[in-house]
Amino acid sequence: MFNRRKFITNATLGTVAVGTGLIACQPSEKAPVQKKNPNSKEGFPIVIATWKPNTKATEAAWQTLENGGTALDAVEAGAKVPEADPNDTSVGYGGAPDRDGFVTLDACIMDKDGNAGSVTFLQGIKHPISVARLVMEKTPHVMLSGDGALQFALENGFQTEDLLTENAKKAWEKWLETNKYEPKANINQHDTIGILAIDKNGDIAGACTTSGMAYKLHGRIGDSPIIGAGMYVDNEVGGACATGVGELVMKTLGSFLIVELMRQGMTPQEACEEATARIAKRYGDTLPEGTQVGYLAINKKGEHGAFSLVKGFNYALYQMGGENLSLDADALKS
Ligand code: SD4
Repeated sequence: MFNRRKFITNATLGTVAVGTGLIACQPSEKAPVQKKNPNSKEGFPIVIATWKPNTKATEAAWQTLENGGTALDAVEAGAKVPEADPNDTSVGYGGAPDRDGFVTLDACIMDKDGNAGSVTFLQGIKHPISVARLVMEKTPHVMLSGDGALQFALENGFQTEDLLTENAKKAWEKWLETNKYEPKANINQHDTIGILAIDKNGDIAGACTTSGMAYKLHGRIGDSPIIGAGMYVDNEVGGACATGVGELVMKTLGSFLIVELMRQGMTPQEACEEATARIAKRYGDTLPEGTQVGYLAINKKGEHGAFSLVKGFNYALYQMGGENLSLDADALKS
């Protein structure tokens, strides 16, 4: 269980930071010391992605930026890496199936102009993030789902393929032996990618793509394709993305919340902590041990934040003047 005192303290600190942002115009007030992530520095280009194995994704995104691509190109290129990786059991090809053995994919993308595209419950297409981008760029809509999303993908030149690998099938068959419907997104089932980038022009984009919770109910959609839940970008302020138990992120609209908190004056770190504290405050007492949600955020200056409900969340960071790093995030509960 979560320590209520600790998360109330965190939440209060957040509120103070917002408040001081508002009263900063009073000349007698000292400038507030805002809490920063110890690994955070200013500057862009920057690419940040959930989970350490996604250093391969930040590498691809960085190369895209170096070759003159935009932040949007970079997050798409980054997201495609785990989508194609059979060893990533949370995304695309090789992703764990649902309870009935179907690999169903969710993804979303957002650009500097506030345009957004999303696909949910898409089957048989290896790169849902690219379909989401086409939804954004070629249709007047934001979200396509299921058969409609598949039809749209096929009409736009995508090919279907079997995304259930032998390994994923074997693991599912083993799970069926006990057939317990117990979705967890902490110990071994992560690597869903949320990725944010700022390009050399200072423009921000974000993407998020997943096969969702392993052995979920057929038809279940998580936070990852929901604009404002799994990912959100506002080019005036910053961006945020999420991983972990999507239901908690959806119920608190975590990524949108983080961007709005940054708009009110919080650092990315403070905003991630406040969004995490909100989940713990509302649902903490009811959550099974090990329930995980992890957040990443960047602001317009290229500072970043990272925080999670329980220890174990990590991320990949590639920033101007530095190398491709994998880093551990702090958590509410160790
Ligand atoms: C979901 N948030 O579908 C995703 C799962 C996840 O790492 O992030 N796994 O709820």
